[in-house]
Amino acid sequence: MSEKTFTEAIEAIVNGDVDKSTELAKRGLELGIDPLELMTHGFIPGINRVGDLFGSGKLFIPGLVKSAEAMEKATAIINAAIPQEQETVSGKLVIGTVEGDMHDIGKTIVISLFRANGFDVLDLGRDVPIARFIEEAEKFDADIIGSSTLLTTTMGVQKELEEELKKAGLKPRFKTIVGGAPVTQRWADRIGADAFAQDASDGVKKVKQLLDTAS
Ligand code: B1M
Repeated sequence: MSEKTFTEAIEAIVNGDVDKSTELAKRGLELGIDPLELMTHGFIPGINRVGDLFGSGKLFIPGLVKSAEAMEKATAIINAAIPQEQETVSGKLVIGTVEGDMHDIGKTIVISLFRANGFDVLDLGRDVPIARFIEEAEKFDADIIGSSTLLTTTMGVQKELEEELKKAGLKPRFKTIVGGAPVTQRWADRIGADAFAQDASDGVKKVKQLLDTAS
């Protein structure tokens, strides 16, 4: 039953079918499929396929936008179903997509899972200037600043954020974690970020490690 839902979810995203993706997100949850499984095996492979089609010139902007809309609707429904941890807050993070980048689906999933694991997260949204990351982290008294980017052209902003933090003498105070499709551990090491996460579950693991080493 799950397999059928995953296949249909992939198709709905590839076809940019907003009604179908909304219905499938709801149906998948009603069937008792774990929200993260539903994302990982259904909707995410769907949007990745859309990325491949777009990247190889087989899909154009209107199709990309429609598929993104179908993905956003499904993500909102699934994120809302991730059980939120009521326990003591285990750490505070500010997270945003860097300036110049409008992609926020992955960041939103990551934030939902962080919150589900008891972290207090301030979502800065997308297209976030470096100064705002820093200001909000100070105001929120964050332990960690997380940045997401999907464009190779905006990866450099993560590097600039590291540089600004060092310049302001804030690097020991705030740990950093970076993520996003083109981001790698190698990139994180190169720019001096404290952690890199491949996906939301890896993010939770890495943040726990960062907080353990900080205490
Ligand atoms: Co755009 N786009 N897009 N797009 N888009 C990509 C990224 C692209 C790879 C497609 C392609 O060409 N194959 C390409 C970038 C190429 C490059 O940089 N080399 C691209 C392009 C070119 C563009 C535009 C420039 C197109 C244009 O207008 N000509 C434009 C840029 C706009 C801008 O940002 N300034 C654009 C626009 C859009 C939409 C708005 C239509 C839409 C985004 C809607 C939205 O986000 N609300 C969109 C989409 C949907 C995509 C693809 C198809 C899918 C992205 C996505 O949501 N993935 C994407 C192709 C792809 O990545 N395969 C593509 C699903 C999501 C769950 O994964 O975000 O990777 P991801 O998040 C993962 C991990 O990376 C990690 O965990 C998440 C969960 O597993 N993670 C973190 C992410 N952030 C993290 C932070 C952490 C930790 C882990 O800690 C802080």
